[in-house]
Amino acid sequence: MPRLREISEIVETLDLESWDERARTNMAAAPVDALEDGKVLYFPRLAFALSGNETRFLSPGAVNPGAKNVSFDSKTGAVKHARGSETDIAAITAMMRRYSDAAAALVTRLFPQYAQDLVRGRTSFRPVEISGRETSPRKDDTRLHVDAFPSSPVGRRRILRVFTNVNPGTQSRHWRLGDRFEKVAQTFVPAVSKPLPGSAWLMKSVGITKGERTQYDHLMLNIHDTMKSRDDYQRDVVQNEFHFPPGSTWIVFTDQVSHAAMGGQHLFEQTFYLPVHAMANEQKSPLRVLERATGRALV
Ligand SMILES: O=C(O)CCC(=O)C(=O)O
Ligand SMILES: [Fe+2]
Repeated sequence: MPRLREISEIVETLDLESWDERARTNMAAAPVDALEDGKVLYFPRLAFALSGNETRFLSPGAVNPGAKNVSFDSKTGAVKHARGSETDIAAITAMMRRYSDAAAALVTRLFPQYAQDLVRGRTSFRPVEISGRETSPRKDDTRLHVDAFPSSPVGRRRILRVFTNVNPGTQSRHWRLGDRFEKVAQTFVPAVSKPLPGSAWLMKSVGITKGERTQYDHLMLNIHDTMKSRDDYQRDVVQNEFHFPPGSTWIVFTDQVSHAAMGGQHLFEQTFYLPVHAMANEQKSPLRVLERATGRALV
């Protein structure tokens, strides 16, 4: 049996019922401190309402076969992997834009100090059941991992995500939450190697990556892959189960917090990018933790 952490170290609960009202909280610290410490900010009663007409999209049939989510880019309005008539796709797009705007309003209200530097990334809609889904080990999100994406290097930016369970029944989003990032760094940094000289420039010039893959990106990808590949670590590391019920929302720095999605169906997610300099304390960022662990600059 893996060891557990105190739930108060992992999750901070905030009582909020609407996307544009101030948080009522009895937290000792400001939400930004809990977030930067690597806690999940959890809003048990913050639901995202769908219209009667939109609930028909709560079906795997709303996604192209082979894809697991619909993806939306609020900057261009482009939607990917949505399936249906032109009218359906327009309605899916409108629903996702509404979620994206609600998530953006929420994070700016909770973390006003981030507002100026926060960049909105992709929105995703996930109407496919997680458990039993076939994937490669590297893409298997039922294994504990910190987020790092091969084709989208982040450099000096953090990955901040807002999630909402929109399951119309009673099914929770079932996650596991793993060890503190400092411990993750201690465990995996000695095992991962340096990239070949020139490989970051090469991958960028041949179009494998969208920007330059920094040493930090390289290290994070290695940690992501190695953590997922180790059965002993997955089984034995300190971890907690958490069930996010329908009608709840949570916010987390997924580049810092080890997480695994074990089951659930029907979720919205909005990604944001935040430069480390905009943090209340950038020393808590994975970038600075890894720089301390390796003793060198990584960007
Ligand atoms: O779909 C989920 O519940 C979470 C999957 C995951 O690992 C992520 O979005 O970073
Ligand atoms: Fe993830």
